[in-house]
Amino acid sequence: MPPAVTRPDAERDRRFMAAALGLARRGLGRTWPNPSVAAIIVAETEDGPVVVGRGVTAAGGRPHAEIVALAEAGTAARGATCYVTLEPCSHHGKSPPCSDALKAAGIARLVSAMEDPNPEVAGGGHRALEAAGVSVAVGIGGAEAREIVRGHILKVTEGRPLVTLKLAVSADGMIGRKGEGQVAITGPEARARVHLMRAEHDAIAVGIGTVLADDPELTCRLPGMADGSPVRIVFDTNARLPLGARMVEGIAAAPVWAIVGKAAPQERVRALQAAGVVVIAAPSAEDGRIDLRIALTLLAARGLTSVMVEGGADLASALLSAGLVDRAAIFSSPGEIGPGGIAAPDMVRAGLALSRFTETETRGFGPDLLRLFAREGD
Ligand code: AOF
Ligand code: ZN
Repeated sequence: MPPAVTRPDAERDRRFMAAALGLARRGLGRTWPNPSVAAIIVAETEDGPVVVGRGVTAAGGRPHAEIVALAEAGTAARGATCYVTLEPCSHHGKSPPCSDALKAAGIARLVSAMEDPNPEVAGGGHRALEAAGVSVAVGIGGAEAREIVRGHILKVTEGRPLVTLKLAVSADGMIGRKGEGQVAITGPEARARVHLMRAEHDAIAVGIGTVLADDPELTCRLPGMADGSPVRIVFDTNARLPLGARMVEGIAAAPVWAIVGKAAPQERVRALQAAGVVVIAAPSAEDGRIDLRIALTLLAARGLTSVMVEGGADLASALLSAGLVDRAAIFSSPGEIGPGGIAAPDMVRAGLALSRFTETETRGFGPDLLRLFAREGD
C-alpha cells in the first residue's frame, strides 16, 4: 500500500482555509473583545485528509478557536495540519498561549492566514511553532482574513473600532420624513439584511436625535438569532435619552451604552445608570459636541472591535467629515418620500467620494439596491 500523502498541497490548503474563513465569519459580532478566529484540524489518513476538529473563538472571546478545535480532535491532532485564520497567540493573556497548546498536541503543520497585529503576538506564535519543529506556512487566504478581523486590526493599531455606516435613501434622495418618526424606506428583504449586519457587528450606534424621533429598538430580530443582538450605543451629549425609550425599557434584550458629554446633567446620568444604562463620559470637541474620535477610543477600550452606525444624518456627516468611517452600506429604494422629506445631507454623498471610498459590492434585495463601500486600500 502506498504511504499516505504528506506533501503540502496548495489546492487543498486553499480549500480548508476557505472553510475556516467561512467559520470565522460566522463568529462576527459575538467574540468581542477578541477577534473572531477559526481553526480546522485535518488529519492525514489512508483515505485522504479528514477534518478531526473545528473551532471558532467562543462567545465573549474565550476559549480561543485553537483550543476548541484541539479539544474536538483529541489524540487525532498528533501529526495533523492545523488551519487558522489568525496567527495563534503566543502571549500569556487571559488564557495560556495557543502556540503551546498546538505544540503539546503534536500538530505537525500550521497553515495560517495572517500574522496577528496585536503587538503582544506579532509573529511570536508563528516563530514559537517553527522553533518547535512545526512546519509553518503564512498568507493563504490573507486578504479575506484581514477583512474579517479589520476591527481587531484597527483596535490594536489605532485604538478604535471599525465603523460601518448604514443609510437607507429613497429615490428622491431622502432618509426620512420630518416629524413622522420611523419611515419605511426599504422593503422586508433589505431590512432582514440590516438585521444580519447588526448581528455581525459588536455594537449599533445612533445619535440621540434618532432615538427621540424614531424610538428604535436596535435589536437583531432574525428568527433564531435573537441572541445576536449587539450592544446599543447612543451618542447623547446632554444625556437626554428618555427612560421610557423602547431600548431602555427593553434593556434585558441587549446592553445600552450612552456616550454623554462631560457637562451632561448629573441627575440625568444617575437616572440612566439606575435604569441599567452604561454611561460613558467623553470630552467635547471645539463645537461643543462629543469628540467622536475620543468617544470611539473609549469604546475600543471597553472591548468593541466594530460599530455599525445607523443614523441620523448629523452623526453620519460628523463621522464622515472626521474620517472615521471605514465601510458604508447604502440602501437605495425605488420609492419616493415626497414633500416633507429629510434630505440625505450632501456631506454623506460627498463624504463617500472625498474620503476615497471604493464600491466593493452591489446587490439587489427585493426592489432595493445595496451598495457596499470600503475605504480605498482596505
Ligand atoms: C488566538 N485564537 O481564537 C483569538 C485570538 O486575552 P486573551 O488571552 O483572550 O488574548 C486575546 C488576544 O488573542 C486578542 O487580542 C488577539 O490578539 C488574539 N486573539 N488568538 O490564538 C483566537 N481570538
Ligand atoms: Zn490563542
